[in-house]
Amino acid sequence: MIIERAEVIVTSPNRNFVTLRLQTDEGHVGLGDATLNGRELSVVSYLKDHVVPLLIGKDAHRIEDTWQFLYRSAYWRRGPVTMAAIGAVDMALWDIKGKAAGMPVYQLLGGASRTGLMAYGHASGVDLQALFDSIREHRELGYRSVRVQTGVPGLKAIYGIAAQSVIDGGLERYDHEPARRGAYPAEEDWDTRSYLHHLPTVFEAVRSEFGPDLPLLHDGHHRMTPIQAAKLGKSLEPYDLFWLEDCTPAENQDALRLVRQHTTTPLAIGEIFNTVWDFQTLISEQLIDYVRAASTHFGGISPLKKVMDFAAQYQIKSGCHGPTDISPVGFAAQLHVGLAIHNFGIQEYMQHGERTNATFQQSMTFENGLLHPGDNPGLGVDLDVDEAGKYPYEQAYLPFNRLADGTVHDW
Ligand code: CS2
Ligand code: MG
Repeated sequence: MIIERAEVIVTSPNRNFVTLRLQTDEGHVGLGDATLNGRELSVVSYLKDHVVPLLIGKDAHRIEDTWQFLYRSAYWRRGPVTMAAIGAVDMALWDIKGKAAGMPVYQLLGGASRTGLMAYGHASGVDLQALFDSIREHRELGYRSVRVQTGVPGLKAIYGIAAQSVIDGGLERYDHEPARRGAYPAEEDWDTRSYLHHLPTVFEAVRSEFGPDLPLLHDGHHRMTPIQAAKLGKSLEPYDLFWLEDCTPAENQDALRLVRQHTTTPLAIGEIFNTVWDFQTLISEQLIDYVRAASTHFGGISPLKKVMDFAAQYQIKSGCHGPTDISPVGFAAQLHVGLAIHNFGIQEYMQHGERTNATFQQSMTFENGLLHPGDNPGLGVDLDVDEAGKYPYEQAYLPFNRLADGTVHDW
């Protein structure tokens, strides 16, 4: 089965998505997600200028060989642009293999290890009242676990918090679709001391309102030093978090040793990692509890399955990155992996907007708090090319942070 056509499709139904569409001589079509939020067009160029010409005429069945060829032949390894491009090829080839076999991808990965994947949603609010409303709203949507983010007194705008404005009759949910867009990154503010004082009071209030059983998560978004992260983990212990995410910028994997020595709050890391090497120390020394890799930025389904199998040897579980900037194709890819592996932990699930769902038709379901990729052959996602063509690329930047004295900080 030969790859005959390869197209890169950019569409912005509610936010920008980059999709690789491969077609074989036997008529099978495979889709891969290559979306890199805020830097989308660099992956488009990588694919169009350097990868697509290499794919035509290749055997579509040779997924591992194609991955190794693209990774090693470039010489320049790793990085989000390279790995998103390779990831899209890998996903598209798994999609094609599934269609050729007449099976959903999870069957090719070993079959289902569970009936569905527990999902967490993003509950947030500038204050406790808004946060409680958001938690209730998520529970009504069927979520059985929620991420909790709030405003910090004295800070005007923090990433990860829904604004108070009302849109379409409901609270505006941060970074849900339509995504906030601008020709320059929005400036937000930050103060770690205020945050460290405030956050435990928020979790205390949430526990007393919603009880001990609801799994609660929190994202530190790389903002703390190791000792600050250790302090936060310790101060949140009474509230029994499911996880504390990205407590430090984990490029320095060794820093997590210090955090780990001080707290039993479970740690999740890795949404911005691109290869297993970024996790090597974290996994082999059991410095984290959940691997946050996403199919899209981690080189596709093949390496995602491998890193989860590596993590399984250390009783570390999956917690794949699932915000709306992972397209329905990338999201489906990680659902298939999550259903098949033994060490599934939890799946982040921010819901896409209506236009995105009309552009990408999905077999995925979300029932009783559990996600399932569906049983259509392949990944279970179809791209309506005519619909996609209605929404051209729009320049969009993620925000950034400054401290009170003007210093740029992690956001
Ligand atoms: C966040 C994301 O989902 C998460 O945990 O950290 O919203 C992240 O900031 C975006 O995906 C960046 O593109
Ligand atoms: Mg995160």
